[in-house]
Amino acid sequence: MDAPNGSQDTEQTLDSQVKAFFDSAPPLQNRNDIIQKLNHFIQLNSLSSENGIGKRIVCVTSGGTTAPLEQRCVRYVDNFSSGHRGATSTEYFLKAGYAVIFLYRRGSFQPFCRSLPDDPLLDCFEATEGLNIQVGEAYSKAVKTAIVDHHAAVNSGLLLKLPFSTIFEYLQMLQIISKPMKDIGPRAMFFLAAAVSDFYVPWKDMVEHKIQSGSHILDVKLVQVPKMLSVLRKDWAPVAFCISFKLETDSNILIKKARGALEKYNMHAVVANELSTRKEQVVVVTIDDKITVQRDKSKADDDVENPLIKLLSQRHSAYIEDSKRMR
Ligand code: 9Z3
Repeated sequence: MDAPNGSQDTEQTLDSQVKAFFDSAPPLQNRNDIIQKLNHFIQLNSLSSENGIGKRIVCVTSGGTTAPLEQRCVRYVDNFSSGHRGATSTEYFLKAGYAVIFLYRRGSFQPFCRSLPDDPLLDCFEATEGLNIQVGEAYSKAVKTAIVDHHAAVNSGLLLKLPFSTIFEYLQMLQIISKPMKDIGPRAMFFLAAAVSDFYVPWKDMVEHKIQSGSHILDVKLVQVPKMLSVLRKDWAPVAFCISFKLETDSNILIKKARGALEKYNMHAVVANELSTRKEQVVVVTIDDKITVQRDKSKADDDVENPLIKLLSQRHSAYIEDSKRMR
């Protein structure tokens, strides 16, 4: 049956918006290098398995994208995201047996570094006599754990870290990642925790040089970023298990908005979180469920990502089993 005209129009509009976005985006400098690293990573984790079917692979997106205002960028629109959610979730995904592609905002939180201070190099290390450097007593355990766990994950080929800054880089990289992820079918998961810009200045409309001060009003037109979640689900990796996030500051509209996103983008689950309580509690919204997930407050170092990743990992396993039965 033909789709009603309205929905056909919307689809065409989205397709043309997506095309316009990618056509005008400045090409990634290290595109070939990223493709090579990704192919190697996915190949490695598809062979090395105990059960002969390869590891589950998750792409965790983390931190906020910037929307530049000038081509030779001096200023940009940014958002609050610290990358804590993505970095912490990466640790729990690794614990759950996943291989992780960590697509993160340059300079944001990193896996295994949560116990380190903001300026680890200056605060964790101290100069001893003769200008030798050693780890200070207070951070000794945290530094050793971070270094050992991080190197173990990277060196064993279970963690691939890919940095982005702008919305142009992020969406091009997400598209590149989806290609080999599509090939591994339901074993692939997308965990889209990055706070993605809603508005941007298209590259072709952007001034080249630094915007000059002097006028009272800065008149910049931002246009809506095409909704790539739909494209990811429909075209880029239609069989992958897809989790997106919904953030609101008003708890009264949070679940309704999450349910709306679930249906609109055909996600397998939407994790709803409120800005002020996001580290304590989230709600996992699926087509037939609404599960509140909380941090275990009796343990000082527990994270909400601990039960969250356990739940999503179980759901992903069930999804893989269902997919086998349907074949
Ligand atoms: C989230 O909701 C993340 O949980 C946070 C994590 C960004 C709140 P932090 O990085 O914070 O630990 O400081 N991410 C997605 C936010 C978002 O942009 N969602 C879009 C929306 O709400 C859908 S893709 O419309």
